[in-house]
Amino acid sequence: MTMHLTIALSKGRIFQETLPLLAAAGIVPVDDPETSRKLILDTNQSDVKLVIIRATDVPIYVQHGAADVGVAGKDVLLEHGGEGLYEPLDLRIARCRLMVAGDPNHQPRLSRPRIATKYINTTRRWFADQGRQVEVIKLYGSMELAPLVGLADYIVDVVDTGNTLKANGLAPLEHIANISSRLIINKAAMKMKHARIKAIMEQMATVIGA
Ligand code: PRT
Ligand code: MG
Repeated sequence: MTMHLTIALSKGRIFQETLPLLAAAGIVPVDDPETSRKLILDTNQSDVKLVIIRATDVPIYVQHGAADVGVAGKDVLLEHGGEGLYEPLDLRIARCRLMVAGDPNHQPRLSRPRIATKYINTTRRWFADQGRQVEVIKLYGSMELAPLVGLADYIVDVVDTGNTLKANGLAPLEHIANISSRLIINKAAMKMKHARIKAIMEQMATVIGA
């Protein structure tokens, strides 16, 4: 019986930065997701497939066993909650910081400041843990716009260079967490396909120096 292995990845920076780690594990995709319209990519290994999905969907596929293994940002994992997943390896890629940001000269409304974010669970937890009353507004992208049009007093978003904030007259104000991408494993797959997954983890670990 052959043990098929499905690996979930998002396009863009995570795919690009995971490629050398996959290569260290002897896995090389046959198609390029930036040019191919395929959602399931073959690799040089006939029993290994890559599924290319939105970054926030990666832990959902792995949790439900639609993929055995995935790569997801810690920001996405904090928001997902990590149910049904192991998170054994920090891949140290796609690094950034999860921050509260805003216009440093803005006077927030006195009652409950409004926070716009796609990270609603993490944001609620951050403010609740400090006993600060806020109203959280869920957005799906372009968080930086919200303070500019009066939709929110602050945003919670990931920041890398800070150039996007600066270009919109915003600044990082509070540091919530350092973020990097993690290897995640479905709990049942970790048992059923243990040798295969352990080998991949060890080969990846050698190149990240963990
Ligand atoms: O883009 P899409 O809506 O499809 O999904 P996504 O944004 O969730 O995926 P993607 O591929 O953009 O990000 C995947 C993961 O990369 C995130 O979950 C983070 O863990 C990580 N990462 C690292 C980042 C960044 N750096 C980053 N800079 N994710 C997003 N950004 C955004 C940031 O929010 C800002 O708007 O890039 C913009 C530029 O950042 P600055 O600070 O360099 O200007
Ligand atoms: Mg993006």
